[in-house]
Amino acid sequence: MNSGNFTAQVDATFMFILIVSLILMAGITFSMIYFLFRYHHTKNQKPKDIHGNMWLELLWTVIPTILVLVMFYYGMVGYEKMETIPEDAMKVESTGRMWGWQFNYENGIQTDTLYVPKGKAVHLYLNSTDVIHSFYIPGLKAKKDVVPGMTNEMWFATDEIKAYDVFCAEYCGDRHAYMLTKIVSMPPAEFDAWYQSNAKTEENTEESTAAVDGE
Ligand SMILES: [Cu+2]
Repeated sequence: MNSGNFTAQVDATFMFILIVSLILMAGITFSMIYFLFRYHHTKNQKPKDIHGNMWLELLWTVIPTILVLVMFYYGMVGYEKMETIPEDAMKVESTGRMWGWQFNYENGIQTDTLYVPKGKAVHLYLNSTDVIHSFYIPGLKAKKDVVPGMTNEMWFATDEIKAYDVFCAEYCGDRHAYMLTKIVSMPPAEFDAWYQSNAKTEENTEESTAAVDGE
């Protein structure tokens, strides 16, 4: 259970909820239309007065309860996995501010793009210097709010050599939509070389400064 790729689990939960909803929607819509014609006043007869139906009442209590519990179970298992951060994860401090991100590695490297070794668990400590932001990685199905005055934590691990988009998912002002960065997932050896040779400051400080000044 060391994969930080939550995609399969989140997608399965989503599909389950979607399929249940579609079946219910089709059932309810069909019944409504059927009743509309079947019990139209022109063909009718005096309505019967019914006082409860044990069977029916049990059915429409028990089935939805089971469905909701299954949804809850899927959600709980997925949440548990997202909240259980591996001990050996690489720690990175991530700061959100209007309107950019900054990453501080343990050896002093500072960047505005998050470089990570492929497959390695990455543990983010999320801080904000101003308002509430949200660190969202759609490609990894991971998201966490970034709140001033507190440190939230999240983790993920990439499963491919590629760049993953990162969005701010909490409206935070004029340039919220441009508060973008990337997670660059590199071959571990390449990452190690980069990590060793770049200790201290980085080429990206100009953009970080622009973000501080609010452009
Ligand atoms: Cu933001």
